Amino acid sequence: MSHEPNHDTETLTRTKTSIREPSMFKVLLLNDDFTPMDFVVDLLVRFFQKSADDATRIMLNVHHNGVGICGVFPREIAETKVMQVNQHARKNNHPLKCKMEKS
Ligand code: TYC
Repeated sequence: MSHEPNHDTETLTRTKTSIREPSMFKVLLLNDDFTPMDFVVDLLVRFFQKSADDATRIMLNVHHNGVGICGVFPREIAETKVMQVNQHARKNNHPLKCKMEKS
């Protein structure tokens, strides 16, 4: 039996694969002093499928607390929402900002 390093190849079989749920991301809306309230409500209805009542509640929560959650999504969906919202705000010349963070 040799004590030289063994350079033969071998196949390792992993019987247990660890599987995790995809990470989820909060999509956050930030307050500012200029974006009209009805624009924010419309945006929440349009991009987050909120009812008018829920949209109003979220908008007022952001207005009073500086930041609020629009929803929690897998990474790619959260990225798309953030892009759509920021693009929509920019196109309409409002300073409204949307961002995401790991939840
Ligand atoms: N603070 C804004 C106003 O008084 C309304 C507003 C709410 C703006 C939520 C941005 O994410 C926002 N017109």
